Amino acid sequence: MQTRPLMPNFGLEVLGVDLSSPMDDDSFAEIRDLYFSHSALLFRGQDLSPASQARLAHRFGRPKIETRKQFNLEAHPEVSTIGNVKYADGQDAAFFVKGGFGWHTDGTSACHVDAATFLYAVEVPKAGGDTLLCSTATAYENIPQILKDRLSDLKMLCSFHAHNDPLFEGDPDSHIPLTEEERLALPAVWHDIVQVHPVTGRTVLYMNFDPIEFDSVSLELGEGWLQQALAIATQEQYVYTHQWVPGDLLIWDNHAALHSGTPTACYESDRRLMHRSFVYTQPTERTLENLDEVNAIFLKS
Ligand SMILES: O=C(O)CCC(=O)C(=O)O
Ligand SMILES: [Fe+2]
Repeated sequence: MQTRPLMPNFGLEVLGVDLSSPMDDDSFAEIRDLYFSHSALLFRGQDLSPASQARLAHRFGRPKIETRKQFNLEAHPEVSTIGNVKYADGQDAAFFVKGGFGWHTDGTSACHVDAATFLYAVEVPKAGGDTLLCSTATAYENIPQILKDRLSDLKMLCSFHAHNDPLFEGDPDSHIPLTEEERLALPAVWHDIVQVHPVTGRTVLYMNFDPIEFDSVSLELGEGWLQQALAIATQEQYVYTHQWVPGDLLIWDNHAALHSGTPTACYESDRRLMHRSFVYTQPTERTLENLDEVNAIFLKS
């Protein structure tokens, strides 16, 4: 397989692979190994139907059915839409966060930390709409010893509701309304910040920037430490900026990479549509057994 690095320390473009047709086991094993060893893979020029994307997602692991279920594609709910496109009647056809996403890790409000995000570009604006990535293993290597010591025993509590509920008032378009059953399916969860990646064995910083609590220090102190680590992780020379072209598929390992959207204002009058999947790649003792149950809740219309 021909490849080209995206960055010296992480990320790889894989060339000459057509993901629209089924892949033999050896080829997939090679891709899976590259995904773990490089934390992010880029495939350009793909003609990926939702069916092909869903099939690929199932090869990587167990897809999660997104909570924003009105944006899950009906025939392939493993694929959901994000962007600013609307239906003819003016209803949103994709999940859109005005202003854009800042640096974050997908899925920290679930127990499963090993998860791949797939983003496939269907329509891209003429300018802007880039996605940024950086390595959380490099971040750990680069932070000073004192910060390593401070973070090494720290746990953060993450909650989907703590993030989503305030949006009801502050940013209703991004708020995801949930039934009581759906709320209960998403309990808050504790995460270690310094973790060993189960596949690569590398030490990584598993971070998100809207925790509700730390186990041993105040929220203010813990958030300050995370921000110090983030500033080091996202120094310009460590950030990969992906400028999308329709047909690009980017897959990153949320245990090994942080990512960010970029401001949406610059493409307000233009269109952006991405097909997204989110896939658990490794078994997790803590909750994997109830994933089917949780998925079934969000499959209901
Ligand atoms: O739209 C982007 O560039 C980033 C979106 C994102 O954070 C995600 O799909 O998880
Ligand atoms: Fe994200």
